[in-house]
Amino acid sequence: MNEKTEWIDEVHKGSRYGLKGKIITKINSRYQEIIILETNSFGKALMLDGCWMTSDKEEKYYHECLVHPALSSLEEISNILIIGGGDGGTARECLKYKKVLKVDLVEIDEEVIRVSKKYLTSIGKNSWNDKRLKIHICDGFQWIKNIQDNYYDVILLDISDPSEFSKELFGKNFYKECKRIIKEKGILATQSESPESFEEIHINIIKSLRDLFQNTYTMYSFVPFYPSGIWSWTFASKDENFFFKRSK
Ligand code: SPD
Repeated sequence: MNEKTEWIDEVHKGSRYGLKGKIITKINSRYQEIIILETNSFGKALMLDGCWMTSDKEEKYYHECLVHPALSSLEEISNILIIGGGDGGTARECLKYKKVLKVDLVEIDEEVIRVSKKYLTSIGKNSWNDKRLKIHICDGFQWIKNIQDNYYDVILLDISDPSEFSKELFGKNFYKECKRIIKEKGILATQSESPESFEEIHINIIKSLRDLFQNTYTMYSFVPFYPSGIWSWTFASKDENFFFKRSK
């Protein structure tokens, strides 16, 4: 194994967000550069195309905010769709609920799943072996286009920052398709970037969802190693406002 430690930075608008550690894997998949860095302070960290995605230390700050506001608001959940989420953290949080019967995890890059299963074991934990989890290596937009109307109870968009191959997943056409396949009482939850470091994208996500859905709600919290540290998650539903009503 490489014993050399080095600084790896996410460079964003003239600022650097760095961790020091040993690179334990660095590969170019069909879609992106994937790095796993082993650090003393954050455990193992995953970077995709120069952007920090998750780390052993901070993953809970992100995954819990994406999953629990939506899942704890619904009494019955037969099926969930996760777009992205190849590190397994979002699936792990969903599978904590006994009421969840099936989780379709649609990840475009199977290499992300492979390295996450191998190195980020404390993130995916046993969720990879849970029979309710179905993994599909597929483009998220294509997957959604092939799903019947009113099918999912919850859609969770656990996607990376907009890039050449993921930018469609931040557009109104994509959200329209999500709305079509969510049940009347279902919830769409998406990571909605940072109001500080990704202000324009953040506002566009919220505006697009507000135009399409009856109810939207944006929540802010902290993921300190993401650019600027402040992050957001937006929840949208078609009908009544189900958010944050605790289920029994
Ligand atoms: N800049 C970070 C954007 C985070 C998006 N998803 C993270 C994946 C964690 N499952």
